[in-house]
Amino acid sequence: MPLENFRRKNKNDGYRTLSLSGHVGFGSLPDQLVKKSIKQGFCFNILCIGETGSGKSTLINSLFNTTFDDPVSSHFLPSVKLRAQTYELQEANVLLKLTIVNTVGFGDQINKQDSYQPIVDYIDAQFEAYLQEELKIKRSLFSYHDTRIHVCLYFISPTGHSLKTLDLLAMKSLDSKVNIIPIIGKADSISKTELQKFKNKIMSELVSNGVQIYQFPTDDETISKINTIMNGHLPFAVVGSTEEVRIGNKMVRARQYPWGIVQVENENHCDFVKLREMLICTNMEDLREQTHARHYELYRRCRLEEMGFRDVGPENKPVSLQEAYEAKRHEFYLELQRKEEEMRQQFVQRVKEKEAILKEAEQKVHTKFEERMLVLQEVKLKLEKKKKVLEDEIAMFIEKKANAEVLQSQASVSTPLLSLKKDKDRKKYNSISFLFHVSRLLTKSSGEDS
Ligand SMILES: Nc1nc2c(ncn2[C@@H]2O[C@H](COP(=O)(O)OP(=O)(O)OP(=O)(O)O)[C@@H](O)[C@H]2O)c(=O)[nH]1
Ligand SMILES: [Mg+2]
Repeated sequence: MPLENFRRKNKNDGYRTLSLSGHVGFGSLPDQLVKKSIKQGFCFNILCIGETGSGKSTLINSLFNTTFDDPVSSHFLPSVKLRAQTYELQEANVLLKLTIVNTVGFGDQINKQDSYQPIVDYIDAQFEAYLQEELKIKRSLFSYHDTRIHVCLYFISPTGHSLKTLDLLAMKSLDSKVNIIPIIGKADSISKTELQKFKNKIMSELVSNGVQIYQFPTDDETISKINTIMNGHLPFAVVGSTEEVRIGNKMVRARQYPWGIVQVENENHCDFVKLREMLICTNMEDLREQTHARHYELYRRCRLEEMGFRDVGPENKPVSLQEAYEAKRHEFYLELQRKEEEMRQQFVQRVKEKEAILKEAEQKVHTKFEERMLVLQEVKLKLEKKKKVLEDEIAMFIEKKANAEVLQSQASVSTPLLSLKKDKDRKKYNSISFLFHVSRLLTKSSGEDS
């Protein structure tokens, strides 16, 4: 901020402005900051969202003029995954810890929500990790590897038509969590006149759907002009390449076709240079700052409110952290008691239900037992009757036998006719003794059943 602005801003703070009569030294404060920052190093995290094969890896390689090892993805993944890779890069004496997060399988699912929800969750998880570090008693934010996403390069397919539903849904669900820079990938496949119309269409669709994309800041006089112009060029139409082609006596990154050469860094061919300037040279710090001051702040506020922390109470009185904690603890305690009572009631209800079921089962068994007993008694009675009949028959037979023996002894001469009769009587005796045996067996079995 220029000195005049700084003075104007602090004019009404009730302080007097004094002039110094000689060198003091605090003028070197910015230098101290620079030194410290250089020593500490910088960290920058880029998220690339784009359909499989939309040119993400090629563009990132072109942007940082190197080759990152990024395997190609398949179109057949059941869900979107995020692949984060961290690299250390050095330019002059500045160390940059760069994390590139690539979406894998984006746009390959039938359900659109399945495509962007893992991305939303990933961004939130990085915020949550930072928040947890901040809330620790022993914090080590200085050495903490900040994985919060500073910028999202959203690759739009060069269809020349309009945005896809998935693009709108994804950007809409991410715009409050991350700085989105929309870019048209593989822009060499779209003609110059079509490109401008396509850009206008995309921007009007984003506006009409209320999608907030990142705007290059215009409040700093030194960069406001260039940033305003660049805001007008969004979305950047980019071309990436891993090949180098000789143009004149220079080797340049380019894509070679039978009809000509597309130079990645030629501003007449695409917006690659604009993107690199804006993303890396001019606004990298603003992107980092916006991530912390806007997106993370929003996440932190919502999470702390969710946990029950408030700055002010119901009567607009300030609430201390201790009070907020106690209030939440009490709330949890009441909730716990309520849940306990609910569970107890449920348990009693379940026991009652089980008891009723058991009683019913017992009643059924009892009824069945009684029915069986009745049947058995009937069978027993029948058998006893049969036994009686058989016993009578036996008695009759014994009587007849005795008579026959008397008659036999009286007969003095035995005739063949008599021996024949004797045989018949023996057979009758055998069958009756068999019946007697059966009757005894039946009597015995009815006794065991009862
Ligand atoms: N025409 C054209 N082709 C490009 C461009 N950038 C990359 N490609 C080609 O597109 C194909 C896929 O490029 P990648 O960079 O691997 O795409 P990706 O999005 O990283 O792919 P995944 O990580 O597998 O999803 C390669 O054959 C590239 O050469 C471009 O700007 N224009
Ligand atoms: Mg890739």
